[in-house]
Order: sequence, then C-alpha cells, then structure tokens
Amino acid sequence: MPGFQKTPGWLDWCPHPSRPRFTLPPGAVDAHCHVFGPGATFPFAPERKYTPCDAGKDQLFALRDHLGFSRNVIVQATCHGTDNRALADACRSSGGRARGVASVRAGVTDAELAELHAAGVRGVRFNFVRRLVDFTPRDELQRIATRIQPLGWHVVVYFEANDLPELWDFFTALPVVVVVDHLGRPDVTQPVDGPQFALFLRLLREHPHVWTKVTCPERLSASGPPAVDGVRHPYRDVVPFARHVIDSFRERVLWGTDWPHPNLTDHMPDDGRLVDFIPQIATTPERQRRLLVTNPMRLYWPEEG
Ligand code: 0GY
Repeated sequence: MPGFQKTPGWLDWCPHPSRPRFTLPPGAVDAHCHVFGPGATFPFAPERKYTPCDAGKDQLFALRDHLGFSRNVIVQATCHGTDNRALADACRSSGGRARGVASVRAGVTDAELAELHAAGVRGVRFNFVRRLVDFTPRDELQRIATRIQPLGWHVVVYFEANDLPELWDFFTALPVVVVVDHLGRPDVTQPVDGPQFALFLRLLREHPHVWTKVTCPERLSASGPPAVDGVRHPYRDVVPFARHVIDSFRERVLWGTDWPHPNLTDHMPDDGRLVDFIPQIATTPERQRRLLVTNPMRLYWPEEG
C-alpha cells in the first residue's frame, strides 16, 4: 500500500474540540463534512491537487457524537477524485445516520449509480474551484445531471464568487436542485449589499431550485478566528452575509462543520466553537431548527418527512 505524505503546510484537524455551549436542536444534521481515507485503505486519487491527513469514518462519527449531531452528510472531496469508496463505506457503516454526495464521471453506469444510491448517496458534486480540479466540459456535467435526475438526487456546486456570472446559465438550467457550497464564497471585505453578493442573492431569489450552505466562516473570514477568550465576535465579518441569507431564504439553507477542513494553512478551527457560531447567524430557534433539521432532512432523508 502506498504511504501518503500530506501536502506541506497542511493543518491537521483539531484533535480535542471543545464541547459546544450552544445546544443543537434534536435531530441536527452536519450537512457538509468529508472523510479522507485512511489512505492505506482508500488511496487518494492520482489526479488530486493536495494530499490530506487521514480523517476516517470512525473519527467523523466520534465528532458527530461529541458535538451533539444526529446525522452527517458526507461530501466527496477532490482528493478522492471520482473514487467514492471511502464515502460509500462511511455511509454504509453509519447505521443509516450518514448520507453522501458523490463525484462521478459521465460514463458512470446505471449499476454504479444504483449501488451508490443503496449506500446512501443522494447527490453529486460539481467543483469549479481551479486550485482543486481540472476543467470538466459543461456538456459532460449536463449529462451527469440528466442521469441522476430520475434518482431524485441533487447537484452540489463549489465555485468562487467571481466565477458566478460565467456559471449562471449553467446553474439556472440544471434540471434538479442545486446546492451552493459556502455561500458562493463571497469576498466578505466587500459590502453585503455590494454587486458581488447581490448577484448571489439574485440567484437565490430568482431560482427557487437553488439552495446554499451557510458554511465555512473560517474560509471566508478576513478578520480571522475568534479570540481565545470567547465566542462573542467570531468571524464577525461573515455574520451579515450568512444572517442575510438565512433570514431571506430560510427554507433553502444548510449548515455543516466542513470537518476535517481541507487546505487550511493559517488556523484550524475548533469544531465546538464553529457550532457556537450558529446562533449568531440563525438567530431564532425556528431558524435554527430549519437550518439544522428540517431542511437537511427534506433533502437527504425525504422518506422520513
Ligand atoms: C470544502 C473545501 C475545500 C476542498 C474541497 O473537495 C475538496 O477538496 O471541498 C477547499 O479547499 O476549499 O468544501 O471542504
């Protein structure tokens, strides 16, 4: 088995996250997290742009229990390419408490899709972030979207805010629900009512099949992590963006930890403190319940609705 050397500068996930002070509503779903390997069992993809540390299903499930979540949605990370074995294995081992978002090629067979569905996969991810993936032609992605539609799956998209104008027509024409990762990665040093974020808000307003994850303040923030002493103003520059979206589109928002936090080199968040950030952006129990329970259940466990 190959030994994998993680990318220089890569920060490992927080080994002892604090216990959140915020009590999650019963049945809360961590709707954006990953598994990496372990590389000795599930090798990383040859075409990957980074090599992570190992972060397997047992560690993910221990974090779920420690933070107080009931379920996970595991999203295929680019370091595993279109080899979804680690993801499918984690979903199958979860006792029905994890569902997945896979990456597939247009040539995926019906049998492969059926097997992923049986494992718990309910969506595919299209990644447009250039530092993470090579370009895939749009018609290939379109073919994938058409293939997954009969299964009731959706598409998760990851892109940088500046690329939204070019991707607009593609997203708005997709025949299934489209879930945007990390608020469409806005530049939070720009005003919340500035043109860049206004375009993203317009996408949500005019296209009811578009949802978004209000995730990753640690990636979006320019003001940095919370002070050690407390949770009063963590990632405060992200708050107006996330709060605005939750207030305006409360039925189409999801939240997740993003554990094990790929490609962070400045600081590694304490996952307990990330949970404590939730009431700053979802400011009422009703909004929190929709964000953490009702919405992810509707998308990933509709049969329980
Ligand atoms: C994320 C963020 C990143 C990486 C990936 O699939 C991935 O490799 O998603 C990132 O580096 O921004 O969504 O967890």
